[in-house]
Parts: sequence; C-alpha cells; structure tokens
Amino acid sequence: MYHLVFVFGLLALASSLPCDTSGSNHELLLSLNKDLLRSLEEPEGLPNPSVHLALRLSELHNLLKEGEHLNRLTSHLHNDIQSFLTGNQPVVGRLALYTLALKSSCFDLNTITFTVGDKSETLLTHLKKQMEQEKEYITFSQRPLTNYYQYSLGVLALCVSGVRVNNHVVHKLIKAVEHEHFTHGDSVSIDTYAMAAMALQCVKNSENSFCSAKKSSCTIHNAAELDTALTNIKQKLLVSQRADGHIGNEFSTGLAVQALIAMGSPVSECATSMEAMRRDARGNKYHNPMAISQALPALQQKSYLSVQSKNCINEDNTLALEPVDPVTVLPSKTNVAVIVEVVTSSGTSSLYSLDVPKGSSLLEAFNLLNGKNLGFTFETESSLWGPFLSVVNGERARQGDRRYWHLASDGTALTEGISDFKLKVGQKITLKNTSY
Ligand code: B12
Repeated sequence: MYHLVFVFGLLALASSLPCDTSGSNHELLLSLNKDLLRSLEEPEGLPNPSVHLALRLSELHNLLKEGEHLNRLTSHLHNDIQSFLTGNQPVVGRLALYTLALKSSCFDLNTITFTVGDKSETLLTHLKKQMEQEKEYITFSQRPLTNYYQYSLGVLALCVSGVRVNNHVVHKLIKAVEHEHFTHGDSVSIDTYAMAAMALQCVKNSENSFCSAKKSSCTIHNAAELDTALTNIKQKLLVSQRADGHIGNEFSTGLAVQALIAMGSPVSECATSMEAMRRDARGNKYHNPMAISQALPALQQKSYLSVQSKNCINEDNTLALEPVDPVTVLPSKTNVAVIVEVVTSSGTSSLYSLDVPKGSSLLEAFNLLNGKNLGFTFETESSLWGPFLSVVNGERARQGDRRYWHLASDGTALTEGISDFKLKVGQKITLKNTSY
C-alpha cells in the first residue's frame, strides 16, 4: 500500500514538471549539442545568435568555443546590425536574437552600443526604438514592418532583459493574436504563435512580479487580455498537434513545445511532440543548425524564457568534439530527371528540364541549370536559415513589396529551402512569385 502511494506520489511529481518526459536520451542530446558546436566552425556566413542561444541554454558546454563565438557575435553580427541601423532598415529580429544570445552568456548589455548619425545609444535603447517604429507601422498598416515573429522576438528580448515593455507595444501583439494575423505564406504560422506565447508569458510573469514587489497600488497592464491571448494560443497549438505528434510541421514543433513549456503545460500535452522531435533528430531531419537550435532547448525542457534565470556560474565544460575524418561525398552515378517551372508575377510560365545526380539539392540543380544557358538565372540572399531565393530570371520577389518566390514540389509547398531540399526522381518543382 505504502509502495503504491509512493509510486503515485512520484508520478504526480513528474507530471507537475512542465512537459518533463526525460528518459534515456542523453546520447541524443549530446550528439545534437556536438552538431551545433561543429556548426560554429563553418567559415561562411554570419555567426548565428540562435545557435549561440541554444548552446548556452544547454546543460553541456564547451566554454572556450562558446567564448570565441561570443566574440564573433560582438564583432561580425554587431557590424551587420550596425549597417542595417545606419541604412535605417528594420532589423528587430536580429537585434532581439543578438540580445538573447548576449544575455544567455551573461554579457553586460549596457556595454553594447550602436551609433547612428553621431549619436551612440545602447542595444536595448535601439531595440525599444525599433519596437516603437514597428508599433507605429502596425497602427497604419495592420502589419509590422518585418513580421509578427520578429515583433514577438523583440517583446521577448526586452522582457527577459528586465525592461518593462511599453503596454501599447504588448497590446498590438495581443490584438494580432485575437485577429489571427499570424500567417506564413497562405497557412497558419505556428512558429509565430509559439514565439508570441513566449513573449506574452514573459510579460505576464514580469508584470506580476513588478506589482507584487511594489508596496503601493500597481496596475498590471493588459491583465485579462494577456490571459485570454495566452489561453487562445495554447488552444491553437494543441489543436494543431498532428497524429504523429508534430505541432504545425517538423520545423515549428520545437518552438511550439518551448511555448507549451513556458506556459507550464503538463507532461500529457507535450509527450507525443517530444517523441516526434526525438524521432526527427534520430532520423537526421534537423540537418540545418537553425532547426537544431530551435528544437534543442525544448528537448531539454527549456524555453527561451530560461535565459532570464541564467547566472553562468559553475557551468559544465565537458562538451568536446572528436576530430572527424574529412568525408568526400562522390556525386551519385544515378541521375534523376527533374522539371523546374517558373511562374512570374504576371502569370507567365517557363519550363526547364534537366538531369541531376540523385540526392542533389535544389540549389545544386539551379547551378547546373544556370550553366546550361537555357535562360534560367537566379540569385540568393543569405539568412540564418541559409540561402533565400530572391531573384529568378531577373525578377526580384521583393520583401518590401510583400512578395517572395514560393517553392513547391508537385503542388505541395516545400518545408525546406533550396540548399536543404533534396531532389527525388521525376519531381516537378514550381517557383512562383507570390504575395504574402
Ligand atoms: C516570416 C517567415 C517567412 C517570410 C519571410 C519574409 C518576411 N519578411 O516576413 C516568407 C513568407 C517570405 C517566408 C518564405 C519561406 N519560408 Co519561411 N519563415 C518565416 C518565419 C516565420 C520567421 C523568419 C524570421 O523572420 N526570422 C527572424 C530573423 C531574425 O531571422 P533571419 O534569418 O534574418 O530571417 C529571414 C530568413 O529567415 C528568411 N526566411 C524566411 N523563411 C525562410 C525559409 C528558408 C528556407 C530560408 C533559407 C530563409 C527564410 O526571411 C527572414 C526575414 O528576412 C520562420 C519561422 C522560424 N521558425 O524561423 C519561417 C521558416 C524559416 N520558413 C520556412 C520555409 C519552409 C519557407 C519557404 C521555403 C516556404 C515555401 N515553400 O516557399 C519560403 C522561402 C522560399 C525562398 N524564396 O527561399 C521554414 C524553414 C524550415 C527549413 N527547414 O528550412 C520555417 C522554419 C517555417 C516552418 N516551420 O516551416 N518565410
């Protein structure tokens, strides 16, 4: 009898830990941490603040490599953001991720400044100003200058850094949840709901502690609306859970589980999604470091809110990389036939067919096609997820005009970009200049 009570007690304790499904997945976490650490060594591209954040939220560390990466963030990423600010271009998402990355390394944010004109101001001041601009833009255009994912990142980064976020800025995010403004192309953006949930949960927690610390009377801004928005988002995430456990798709599940953890969900609400993520990780779905960086905190029962309580004391320093023998991947001898269709903004369509070695990425196929002088040309822009297709046959799908080159295979939207998507036999890839 006493044994039963003890077992039930343990079960109750386990289910009171949000989303805690910990079991024997140490090996998996170790290997994902190593993959992320190895990605820091890739020479091309900007140092990635999202990867830094995930490594810092982990239990396992390589303090030397993390320190070196921090230095690259404060030089290379810093300069990249500085050039956006100088050019008066919106950069709230990168500023926010930079803030979260620095905070996760317990870096003194007040020492980071940017200069615009002849005025030098701190990182947090710039982030607040960017959020004000975004808020003003929403007032007139019903959408942010960037997108609601970046707007949510901005609220989150200010909040975890101890800034009391302007209640009008928060209110715009609450209203966007209410009016279901979070889309990705023509479908729902689970990633954005998840990021908004973390931002609003952080605001709710800090409003509560701000007011309970005050002796005199204190108003919790947006109290009831915050609760409603959080309940609605949770509902949205749970109804978007597929039979295989994914919430949205493979690449939004990590953020969705982080959001559920931040909202204190019980284990029953996350278990199948956690299992889906472990399956994805074992099946090598997460070959893009960005994908690992969004899933790894969730797999360790953490969310971006955990940055708030980081103290960087007595950290593990055992994460080591074994030297890997360079592997030369020989191009496959088998070729697959592929068709690429380009649909311009005016609706005209062009078809190109080519043979590519089996397993080639779309980017490799485009390069081959480009070399054949059939009239197909393309350009890309670099981003944290890799190359973003921006120009096809001389036609730019401009983000400023809310247009992009949408990628589909046999009528189904791709869930990966041109460098990650691998071609299979007889596929027809459609690139369509689309508005969003
Ligand atoms: C907003 C958004 C878009 C917007 C971006 C424009 C804008 N200003 O809003 C639009 C609608 C254009 C878009 C398009 C696509 N997207 Co998108 N997008 C996002 C979202 C929600 C936020 C990105 C962001 O602002 N990040 C914050 C800033 C600080 O980081 P950043 O790197 O500087 O941001 C830029 C890039 O991320 C780039 N971008 C956006 N999507 C994609 C996708 C790929 C593959 C690449 C390389 C770059 C890229 O646009 C951002 C703004 O400039 C993410 C969600 C997530 N979990 O990250 C999905 C996400 C990155 N997108 C995704 C996908 C699949 C696509 C498309 C390939 C869809 C399609 N079938 O066509 C296309 C890209 C096609 C191309 N031309 O290369 C996937 C990528 C998964 C993966 N493993 O690669 C994500 C993770 C969503 C998901 N869960 O499926 N996207």
